[in-house]
Amino acid sequence: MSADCYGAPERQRMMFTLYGDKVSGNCLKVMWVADLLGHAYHWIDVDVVTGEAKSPDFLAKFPMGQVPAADFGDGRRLAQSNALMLYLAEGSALIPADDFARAQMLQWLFWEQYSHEPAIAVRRFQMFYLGKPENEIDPALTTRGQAALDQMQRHLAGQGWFVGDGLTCADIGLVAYTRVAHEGGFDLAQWPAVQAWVGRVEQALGMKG
Ligand SMILES: N[C@@H](CCC(=O)N[C@@H](CS)C(=O)NCC(=O)O)C(=O)O
Repeated sequence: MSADCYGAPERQRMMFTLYGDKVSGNCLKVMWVADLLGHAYHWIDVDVVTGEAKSPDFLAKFPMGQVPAADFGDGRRLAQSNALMLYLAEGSALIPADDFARAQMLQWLFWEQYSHEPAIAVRRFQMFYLGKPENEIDPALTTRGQAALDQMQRHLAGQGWFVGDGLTCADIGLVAYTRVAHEGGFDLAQWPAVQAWVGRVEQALGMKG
C-alpha cells in the first residue's frame, strides 16, 4: 500500500531518528505508520530487555526512559507510541477528518493504553521474553486481557474497522499487541472477529499478500 493511498501529502513527509526495539509492539506501531506514509527515519535499536532505555545517555535525551522515542534533529524530541503515531499521521487518512470520528479514534487509543496494553503486552512480555511459568503470572493479567479481547470482539462483530470504514491509527495502535497475543497465552481463535480484523490490518499494512 503506498503512502498516497492514505493521503499524506509530500510536504508532510518527515525525517527523524527512531529509537526502538522490534520486540515492542509500541515501537512497531510507529514504524508501521512511518513506513506506510513514507516518512524517512533512521532506526536505532534500544534493547528493552537489558535496560538500555534506562542508560544515562538515553535518559539525558528522553527522560521518560522508554521506547519508542524520536529525535527530529532540530531540538524536538517525542516519546509515547500513540503521540508519535498521531504526529506522523497528521493530515493523512489514518486520522479521520470528521471530528467525531477522530474522537472515536482517540477513545480507542486511550482505551488501548489503559485497558489493553497493560494486560496483553505485559503478560506476553512475562511469558515470552522473561519465560515466567504460568503459575508465577498475576491472574489479573489474564482476566483483564480476556476482558479487553471480549470488548474488541463485541465491537468488531458489527464492523470491519475500529472507526469508520477503513484503517486508522486506532487499528494500528490496537493491532500491535493483539496480533501477538498468543505469545501471552491468549488464543485468538476464541475471538473470531478480532482474529479476522488482525488479518485485515496486517494486509493493509503490507504484511501479507
Ligand atoms: N505508554 C508507552 C509505553 C512505552 C513502553 O512501555 N516501552 C517499553 C517497551 S514496550 C520500554 O521502553 N521498556 C523499557 C524500560 O521501561 O526500561 C508508549 O505507548 O510508548
